Amino acid sequence: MAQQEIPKEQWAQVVEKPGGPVNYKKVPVPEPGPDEVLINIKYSGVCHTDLHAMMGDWPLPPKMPLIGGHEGAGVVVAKGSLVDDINIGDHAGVKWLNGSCLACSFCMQADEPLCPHALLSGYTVDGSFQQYCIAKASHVARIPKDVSLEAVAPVLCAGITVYKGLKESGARPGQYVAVVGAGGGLGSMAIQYARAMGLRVVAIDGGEEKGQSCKALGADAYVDFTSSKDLVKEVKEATPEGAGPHAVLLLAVSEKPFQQATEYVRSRGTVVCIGLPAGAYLRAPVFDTVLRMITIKGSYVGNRQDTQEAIEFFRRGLVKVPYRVVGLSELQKVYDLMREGKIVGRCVVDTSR
Ligand code: 8ID
Ligand code: ZN
Ligand code: ZN
Repeated sequence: MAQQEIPKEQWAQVVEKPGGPVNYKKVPVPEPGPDEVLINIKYSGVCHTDLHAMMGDWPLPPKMPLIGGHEGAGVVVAKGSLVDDINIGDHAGVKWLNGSCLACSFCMQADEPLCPHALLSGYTVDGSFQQYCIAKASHVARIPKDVSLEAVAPVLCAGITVYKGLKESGARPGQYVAVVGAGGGLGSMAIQYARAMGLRVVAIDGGEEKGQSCKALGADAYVDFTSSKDLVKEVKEATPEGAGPHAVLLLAVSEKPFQQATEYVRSRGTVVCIGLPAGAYLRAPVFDTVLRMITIKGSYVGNRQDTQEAIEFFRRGLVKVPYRVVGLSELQKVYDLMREGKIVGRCVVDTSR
């Protein structure tokens, strides 16, 4: 296929200093290196991580100025001389892991997220809140042509991350998993993946609208943290014998549920930490953790195989993402709503407006 015309300039949302705001402006279109592809991003999901990056919430400082975004779905428009397994015209996704060295002991064992040389989209390198974005060819998600680019975008971080987290939880078909932050971007996807994997779901979040959404996505029970008088009791009562869920997926952007989860997880159960609230610490009673044999672990995005599996669940129609499309120019408004916890599911930005 002939190389399509690539402009010299493009629209992007740029964070100029920690704390923001984002600045919608024209920037040069980057050129791919020998092992990279240039993707014409059509849609990008907005992850809470993008807001953490702009606010400088974490101990790892992001690049500045920064173009955020790591749920970018689009079309390959140029590629470097070493790239031969993906072609111009193919659909591809820019995910959090933009690239990794492929040679360290972590990469060799398909633990690429743990690579000490990993490049992070929208954090250590510019991401998908621009019309043309670069990524290492080895890491871009391969997106089949029969899936909608706007609908698949949130799978590229939220989907992969919760799918991997559910695998890490060790929960088996028929067992119960509590999803904390179930009405948000990762949470909405977690309910769907859990159901598709044969798990029962106790959803935890705040407010009626999120409750309705969680139920519609297939949660067996909903516990509202803003109104519940005894959250621990309610979560346990939603599971057989009141013994508690076999696993807990912590996706909330607040510290309290990270302290609470070991109180309601079932004995021999697993608490999986995924959400990254600023400055937060885990706290669990040693006595209970020992006598009830509780596992507490972290889970961080997924590898290339997890990526393709998560996309395949989506392609088969097993997971549906509740999402709303807005223009890239409106990104700051999305952040403002996100900070207030007012987004049900995901917002996806359309880079053409
Ligand atoms: O690889 C990873 N570990 C990874 C990957 C992607 C994202 C981690 N994350 C992190 C993000 O950086 C963020 O910290 O996961 C977290 C959730 O991302 P998100 O789903 O994109 O955020 P959201 O859409 O704002 O949803 C958060 C939900 O948490 C609820 C909110 O109401 C919202 O629906 N929530 C809060 I804040 N406090 C809660 C509480 N106490 C709560 N739900 C239940 N109990
Ligand atoms: Zn993300
Ligand atoms: Zn590596």
